[in-house]
Amino acid sequence: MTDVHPAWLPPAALRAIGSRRVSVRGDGLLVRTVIAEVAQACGRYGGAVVSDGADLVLTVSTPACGPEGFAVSRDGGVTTIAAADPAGLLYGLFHLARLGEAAFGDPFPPEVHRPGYARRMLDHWDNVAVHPVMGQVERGYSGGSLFWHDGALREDLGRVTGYARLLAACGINAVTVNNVNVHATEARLLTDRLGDVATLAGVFRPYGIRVHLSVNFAAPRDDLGTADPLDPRVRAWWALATDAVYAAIPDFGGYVVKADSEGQPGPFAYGRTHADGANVLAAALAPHGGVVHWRAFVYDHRQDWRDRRTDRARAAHDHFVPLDGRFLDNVVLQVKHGPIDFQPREPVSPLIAAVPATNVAVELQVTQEYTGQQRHVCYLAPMWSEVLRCARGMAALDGLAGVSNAGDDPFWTGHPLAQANLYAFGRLAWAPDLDPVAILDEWIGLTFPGAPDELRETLHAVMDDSWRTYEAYTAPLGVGFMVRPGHHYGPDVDGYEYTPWGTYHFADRDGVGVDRTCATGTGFAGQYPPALARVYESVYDCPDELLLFFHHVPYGHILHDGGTVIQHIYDTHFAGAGAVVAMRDRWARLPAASVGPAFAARVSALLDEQVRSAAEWRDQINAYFYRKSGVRDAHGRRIP
Ligand code: GCW
Repeated sequence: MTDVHPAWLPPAALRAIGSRRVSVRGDGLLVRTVIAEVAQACGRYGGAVVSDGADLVLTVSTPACGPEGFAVSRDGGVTTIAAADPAGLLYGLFHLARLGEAAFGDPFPPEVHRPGYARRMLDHWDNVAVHPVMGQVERGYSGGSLFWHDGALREDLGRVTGYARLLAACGINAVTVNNVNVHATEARLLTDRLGDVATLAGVFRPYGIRVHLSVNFAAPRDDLGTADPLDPRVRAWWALATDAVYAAIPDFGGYVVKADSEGQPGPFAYGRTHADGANVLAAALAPHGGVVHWRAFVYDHRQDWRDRRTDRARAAHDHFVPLDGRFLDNVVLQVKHGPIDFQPREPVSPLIAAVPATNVAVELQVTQEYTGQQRHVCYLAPMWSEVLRCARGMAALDGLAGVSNAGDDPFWTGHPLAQANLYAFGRLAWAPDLDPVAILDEWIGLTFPGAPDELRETLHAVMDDSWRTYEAYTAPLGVGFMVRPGHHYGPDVDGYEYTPWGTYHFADRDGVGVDRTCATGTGFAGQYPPALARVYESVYDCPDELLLFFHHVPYGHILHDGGTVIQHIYDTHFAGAGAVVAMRDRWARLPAASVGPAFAARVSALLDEQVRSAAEWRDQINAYFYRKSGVRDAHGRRIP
């Protein structure tokens, strides 16, 4: 693995631990992982694993911290991690890595850390067999899959071990190993290829990570000719298949299901509800303690663009609210954070607030499908943090799921700086209230231990506001999907406008935006709790950044800052593309040696592409809206 970048666990990230006399107390697999980590660090930095006279003690002894929790303290020259269970010890170890020497200075009283969510899951959209259109990894921008290669499990799983270690170090404890679009080869992971899943589970287990599987709802059909969830034979089929899974993988996490969505089979084919569908799988998993993550991403992807009443944004709420209270306890409804599809700016999904009797996990997209495809710098934690604040204000969440952005690329994530998104996802899943800016600095500190100020400041400056910069040159005022159909990279304002996908902006010569009000539009605004619904319903109160998501307004509509919609479009596109040039210039001033030549060169090349692409976005969007509206830029800048 020497050619693989160490991401946020370079050896020096464990220097402070490795230079201590360390005692580790407890039993079990995860304790052995901690001992191995400590021993390796001590071997490198001069410390020792000892039974007496330790100045660092890691001990499984304090049930009060709760599952996976730990307390850290320092007293009498000894730093102590006291955990409730071995997993807590592992998280405590990596907490010490974040603290570095600060954990070994002045004494401090016990500080307890507990995970914000019990299940902190990464979903891989990895295919086993290369898909003719989507490739090895659907929406993957980091090379091939870490698990699968050309139809089979990889023989060398060394990188999976490295990945498991990185994930544990940021707080992840569940991984789904295959795409939610389950094609023929992948369907066999549940049956005759189960051994591959068991092998992966064995690699993830020492790092406290449980393996989950995406399954095809129609799986029983080959044997039974039906997948009707109310047919007792189907129920028995799932029970038997699931028993076999647990015989092979006793700590198996559960299933993830995309049903009746974008061509995947589901209960609708049998006139059954999604509660019927989810419950048949849940019943099979319940005796073993497993869960079903049932995705709420259900909508009509074959709608008629002429039909102005059908609104894709409404779909999840329309489908699932009537089912509230009808799911078994071990069903978790996995809801995309916004009502459409991972756009750079969407309101939070109203479904989250509307199913109080259902377990809900929010799904985020770490892989940058609509946010620059890991060719653009786009640090997403500020967006996720906003989303989580709003979602948590609406309901108690049961978990967080993220679509992974990692692959077999030497930097793990294609764009080296996209590592920060993977790290930040884990950290927010562990501690949703963390400040995204602090997470960025944490990532910088771990990834570049002892870095000079210039490097820290450059990384911070390039990444901190990069999501808002991306939004500025791509998606004005909450409009989405002005991307090239299919691959979704680069601008194409009308690319989706006359398609069946339900993603429209309705720009004409007078104005732009989707009327989703109750008064005159699709009524989507009315899906929110009353206080929020009132804000979104009103063209005056609606926040500017979501104006065109909720309203169709004239180009001359005045925003809260006093400017017009059309001038805002021009201004943000000039400013956004300009900010990318400034990012590139700032990066160019950094001596390559400070991050290593390969890292520096990869980032530089990608920043060149981002400058090119942002200019293309600026010019296409500005030209499009100038031609539609006929309104000139107030500052007379060049619009082609
Ligand atoms: O954003 C869309 C993607 C599809 C994906 C789908 C989903 C896995 O374009 O590639 O399919 O969402 O979330 O199911």
